[in-house]
Amino acid sequence: MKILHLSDIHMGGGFAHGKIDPETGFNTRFQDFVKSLSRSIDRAISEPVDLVLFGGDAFPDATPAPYIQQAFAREFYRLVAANIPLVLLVGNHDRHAQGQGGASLSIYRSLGVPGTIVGDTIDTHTIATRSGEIQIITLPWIDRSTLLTREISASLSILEVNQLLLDKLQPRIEGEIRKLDPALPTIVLAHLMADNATLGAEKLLAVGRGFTIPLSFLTRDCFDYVALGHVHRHQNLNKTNDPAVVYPGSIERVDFSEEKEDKGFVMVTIEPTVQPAPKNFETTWEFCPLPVREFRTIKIDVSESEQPQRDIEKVIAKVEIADVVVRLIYQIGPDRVELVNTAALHEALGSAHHYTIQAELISQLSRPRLPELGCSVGDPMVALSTYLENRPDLASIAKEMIAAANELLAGDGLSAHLAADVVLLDVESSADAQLTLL
Ligand SMILES: [Mn+2]
Repeated sequence: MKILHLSDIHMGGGFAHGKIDPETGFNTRFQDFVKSLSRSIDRAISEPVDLVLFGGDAFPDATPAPYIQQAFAREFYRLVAANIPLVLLVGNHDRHAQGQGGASLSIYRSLGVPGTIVGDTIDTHTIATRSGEIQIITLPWIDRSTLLTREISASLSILEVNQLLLDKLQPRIEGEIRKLDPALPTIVLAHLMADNATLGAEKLLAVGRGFTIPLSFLTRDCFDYVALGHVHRHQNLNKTNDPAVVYPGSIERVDFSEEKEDKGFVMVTIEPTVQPAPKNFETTWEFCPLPVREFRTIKIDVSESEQPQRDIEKVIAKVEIADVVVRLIYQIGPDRVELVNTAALHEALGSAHHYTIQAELISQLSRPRLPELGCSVGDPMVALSTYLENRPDLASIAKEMIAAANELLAGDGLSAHLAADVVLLDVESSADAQLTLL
């Protein structure tokens, strides 16, 4: 039995990294996301697989624009036309108003789309595929509003809520496990944060952090594969691979935190074992990368450069930027900002698909660059005086600082008054963080 497992489509997201396509009037990132989904569906049909599992987060939110909903429906409808059953799991981005208003995917159940199951509750579905039956336990995104009443959750701390949710979830999962038929293969399809997952953009996307589920909830003997959604970086959480606990990751880069990640879907094969064997089924899986749009960060420190413009342009010239989403970050001191010709940088980046230019101002004073202060200075009082000589702006409080430092070094401890001053200085300038360490 072959299963295609994909997740975190986020169709309609990441528009900030695209532009309007003059021919279609759509944002190019919308088109990129549709292309990636379309390629995944192509593969499901050409294979053909017996089942497609979607791990949740269809759109950036539960109320996508109609043209975005349409594109999503059009792609998945190709599976319906090809008689390939489909499970659409509800992720945190698919739930409306914290679960009170249904989910964007529920419409597929209302329409009675053949062969399509919407996973918006904890439940076990036995699905008849061309290669036999399979059991899918759906575990949609869970938060306090799913399992707890408002009255209970309002009076508890976040940690207490997490524990209570786990206490409630465990028997629900055990209940589903008891219903399983061991003669059939079983997959858990869940949208969650497992407790040793490596984070990606979803950390930033999440509205209010959800709770994490211990891996031990998922690494159960009775599961032949655990199909996850939520984390955008592809990974298998279970080193023993028995069962594999897999995030396929997002199918397109949602933002720069995913710059270096491969994007794609997972192809799963479950076969009956030759008996007698310890397990009834054997699972193999493979990550299938998609040719998604590149993201590239070009970062250069020109704070010491005599010709910052030339150096920035040089580094841009070295990078392949055609059709790439680029962000240029250059670090520069306030004295040299005017040496950079931004218009020329815009021109140099013109062939990128989309680009941003970010100048990071570096205050020279925030760096320990006083030539008089080599590593050889052993006396902190000498260091402090040298520092103060280079900070005319601190002249009015220099005497007090030296007095305070003397007091500190003498081990007398700080008077409340002086402590307050030191804290104030710390807030005024990050450079003074070094001072407080003296
Ligand atoms: Mn999610």
